[in-house]
Amino acid sequence: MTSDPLAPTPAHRFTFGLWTVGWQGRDPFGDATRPALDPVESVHRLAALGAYGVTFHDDDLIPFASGDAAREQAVKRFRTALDTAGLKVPMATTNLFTHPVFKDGAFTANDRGVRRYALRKTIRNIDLAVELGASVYVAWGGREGAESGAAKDVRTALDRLKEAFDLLGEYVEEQGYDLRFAIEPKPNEPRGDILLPTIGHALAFIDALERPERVGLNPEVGHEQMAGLNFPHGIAQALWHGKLFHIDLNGQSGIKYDQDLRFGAGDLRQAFWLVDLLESAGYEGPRHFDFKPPRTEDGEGVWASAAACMRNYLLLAQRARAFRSDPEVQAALAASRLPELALPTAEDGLAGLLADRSAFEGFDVDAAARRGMAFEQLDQLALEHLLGAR
Ligand code: 3MF
Ligand code: MG
Ligand code: MG
Repeated sequence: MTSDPLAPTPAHRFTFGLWTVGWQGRDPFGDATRPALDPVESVHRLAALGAYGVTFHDDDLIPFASGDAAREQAVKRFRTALDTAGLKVPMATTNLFTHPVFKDGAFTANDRGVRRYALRKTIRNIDLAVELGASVYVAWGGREGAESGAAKDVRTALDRLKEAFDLLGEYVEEQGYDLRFAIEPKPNEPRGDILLPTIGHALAFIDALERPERVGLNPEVGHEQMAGLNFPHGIAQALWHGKLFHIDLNGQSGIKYDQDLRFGAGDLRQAFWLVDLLESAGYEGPRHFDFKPPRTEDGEGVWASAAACMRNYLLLAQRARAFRSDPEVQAALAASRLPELALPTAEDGLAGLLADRSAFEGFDVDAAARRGMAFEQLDQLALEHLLGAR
């Protein structure tokens, strides 16, 4: 046991997708800059760095179109590596975006045959996910969308998307699996516009499903920030709805292509508020990194980048704890009247509110309007904690 508070251990529940450290650096403009990584090596390297688990798309583990023997062999090697390294598989997902068959989507492809194939591919990997101990199944619909207006009838496509989640829920229930689904919203890339582009769209969609209790969210830092949205605010609302089933942590600098930087890079202040929120709200799920070590990095750079994701999370958690326990911060929170926000607005009920002359006729609007909120002082304290100045 190490006593270094910044050393990751399995108790921190850090997990990585096989496709993150395994990314070879192929992008729309350039070829791979790194050789393929054996999932078995990833398992051992991540365990050595202090991770808790790994996650995978079916095709990360079993190359697309493998025969049964190759499939069995790949799963066996992976399982042996997991057992030896002591890593868990808390989540798995389906690749419904790489193969050209999914060029117009999977669950919402205009071609019915593609939709049925996508469902079968997903169901097949759900069985494997459960076999390996996963309790969350992520669904990122990267190809569900369009580049042009008439190409997709969005209302009908949403019918098909609902049909897919209802069928998958039925399957999981029928099998008696203890598995929940987590939808991962993204506004665009690879499609020009993707269905369920933000946390808010996905929350509303879940309500329309047959089994809404079985479906939640897997929001990704960069995805919301690509749409210019405040990620901690989105996470707070997901928590408020009881829908934060899983999370994809990474870094993004503003509204541009999906950068997938290591966690802590990009918008550092949002990363600070995010960690503050996750740690104080009692989020118990994995801290899952979905990042891409830049294609400038060699093999060692990949592991340096992975280690930095966890270290940055722990550093931010330490900074957030220092912020919350600072007596000056507590005084500043009171000066900004945060405790007052926690009071119900009308615990006296509608009748009490209507009868209360001090609420309207006697209310000193001018005095209330003059009162400063002292948010600048509060935010400066946060910045100083973040910068290590306090
Ligand atoms: C793309 C993503 C995806 C999803 C993954 C499901 C390839 O921007 O974020 O990563 O996270 O498919 O977990
Ligand atoms: Mg992403
Ligand atoms: Mg993701």
